[in-house]
Amino acid sequence: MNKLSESDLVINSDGSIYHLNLRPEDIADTIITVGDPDRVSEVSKYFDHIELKKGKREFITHTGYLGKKRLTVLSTGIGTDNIDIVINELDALVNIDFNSREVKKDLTSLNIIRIGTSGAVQADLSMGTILASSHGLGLDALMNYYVQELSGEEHSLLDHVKVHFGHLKNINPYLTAADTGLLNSIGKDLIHGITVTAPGFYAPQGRQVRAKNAVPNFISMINSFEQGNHRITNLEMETAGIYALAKVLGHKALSINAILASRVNFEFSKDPQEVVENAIKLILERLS
Ligand code: R1P
Repeated sequence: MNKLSESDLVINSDGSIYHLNLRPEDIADTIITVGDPDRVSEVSKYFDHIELKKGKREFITHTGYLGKKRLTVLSTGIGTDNIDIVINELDALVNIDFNSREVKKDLTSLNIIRIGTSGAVQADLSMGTILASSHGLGLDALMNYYVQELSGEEHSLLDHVKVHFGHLKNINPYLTAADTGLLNSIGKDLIHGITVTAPGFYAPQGRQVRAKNAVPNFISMINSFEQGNHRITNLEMETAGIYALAKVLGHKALSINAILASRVNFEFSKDPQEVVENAIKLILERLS
């Protein structure tokens, strides 16, 4: 088996992985990811016991127990460039032997659940909706660098998206489905929809402030997409990267979106903290 070099897999002198600053024993098999480092303690405050708090840069981690269930909550910061680091380093923590630097024979599949915030692009989705992403549709460049195998359903949906988005130049969309088991358990009875992951917050999500947008009709382009019973429901900045890279590495992922804004009704939540709190409580209830 191939030994990974010191530059391909950087392990700190204390035996922790380069950016996350975690050792293999520091994480549970179920990982909750949040964007905002301050949201980590908003999740772990519900744990019955916190066994570990570590961090480096924007990657803050708490591991502990909710009843008998061991959980890790970890902040990713914003964007799929960070998701590249987080998913690869979580995978290394469970699937690479840090002593031999070789891939383990028996691989572990993590459950990765994002609890994030998001903007709705359909008029019937009100502030405070908690939505589970049936698919992540990436408009960022992350998956240009990995080999991804698509299911028949993913292939067909992506083909329809490409036809619909035809005039978007220099963008190579990618699409991955949520893990079906997680979608039908943790995501049961929530609204499901395709989540678009953007490589920015302003023009890449159709916001017009001062700089001129190259894609002026971005929101109507995405919310008019329809294929069977699939529609694009919301916009954020991590889901597609999490879904695609988790699947490439054999992990299961689900993204839960607390809807804070409506991009079609031009509203923003009056109490974003309460909306996020509701999403956290709901998901922890379903995990315990
Ligand atoms: C942008 O404000 C950030 O908020 C959303 C986006 O995906 C992006 O990370 O999610 P989080 O609240 O989880 O960070």
